[in-house]
Amino acid sequence: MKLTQMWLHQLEMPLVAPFTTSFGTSQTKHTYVVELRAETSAGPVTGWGECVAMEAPLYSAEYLHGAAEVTRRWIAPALFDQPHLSAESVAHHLDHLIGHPMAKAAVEMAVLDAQLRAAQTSFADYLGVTASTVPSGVSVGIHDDVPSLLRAVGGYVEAGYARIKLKIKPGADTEPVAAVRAEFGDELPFQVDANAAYTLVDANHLQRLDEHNLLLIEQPLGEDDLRQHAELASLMRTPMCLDESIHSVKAAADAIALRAASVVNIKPGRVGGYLQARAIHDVCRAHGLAVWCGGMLETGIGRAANAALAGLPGFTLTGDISGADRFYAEDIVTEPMRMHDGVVDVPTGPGFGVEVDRDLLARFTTDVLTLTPEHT
Ligand code: NPG
Repeated sequence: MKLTQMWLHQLEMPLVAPFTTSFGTSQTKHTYVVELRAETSAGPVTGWGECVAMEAPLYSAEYLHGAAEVTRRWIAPALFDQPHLSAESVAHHLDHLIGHPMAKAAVEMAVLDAQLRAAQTSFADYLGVTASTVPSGVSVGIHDDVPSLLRAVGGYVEAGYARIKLKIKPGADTEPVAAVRAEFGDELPFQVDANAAYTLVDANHLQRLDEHNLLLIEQPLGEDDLRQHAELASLMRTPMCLDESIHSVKAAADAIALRAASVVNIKPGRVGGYLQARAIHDVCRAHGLAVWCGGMLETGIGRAANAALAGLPGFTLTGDISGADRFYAEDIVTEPMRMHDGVVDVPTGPGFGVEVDRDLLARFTTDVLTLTPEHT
């Protein structure tokens, strides 16, 4: 295909309830959605992607406005220059640009959607996914008090979610975890996520989580603490899962070699796109590590793509792919993702299989950046 135009729709979407992690509380999702137009052998086509960078560099080094800027100045021009662009060649054309995986992922995602729409192929078919549904887990933020946490978890259990993930941080860990276990019993599939809030000095304290029969503990230590995660993993019975540390297939290979993790959370946005995400899945599967699909409060576009990815056979653990209503009263797609019976459906339509609702998109849009070959 030949790219002809790109728009970055900057959005602010209110959350149904504040979401608190170890790095802060969000009330609003800030993102941009990439819309691109391309000429293909099947005629002009439109593709959609989205950027998972947060407004501030609190989860990773990237932040939303920086991602938009690097896209405007370097990513878009490099791709407008290509006479024969494909989703599979995007990473190659952007390889000289160091870092910025979330910015790159958003654009690769839109190219992939456009390519699949032109070929009338679904993302699931492209991946070779045959599952029609995937289990749906939910991520629960840090609560101010245990009763309100138990009410929130109770609501999700009642709704039928297949697994609960609880955010933890120093001072909000063993007590809420013990309370959830006591209230909902040993059978509840239950895991925790620290978002890099601890250091190895906390090893003795973190060992106390072992008695709660957790599925895993996610990213207790810093992004670049691979060796220290390996040490902590050897001190804990709870399986060690990495998220922030796994920003590429090479990082996954290093984590495996160092025995820093036995489980990997794959977030396509964090690792530079869905193709790199599939490569990480393949490497983990070949080494016998379980993977699951993480979430970054995606709109309906990313949610649909994640559901297809999570249908790959190595995704043996339940992902953070909840119904859109977990976070949003209104999504930007015509058919928001719905959790039913503990699962979400793998979309079957061309591309990621969702249609953006232009009215809803406009409702949440604060600004639009238009990029053309002439502009760059
Ligand atoms: O279901 O989309 C979801 C949210 C899952 O907790 C979740 N995501 O660290 O995994 C995480 C966390 C996150 C969200 C991190 C947004 C960064 C940004």
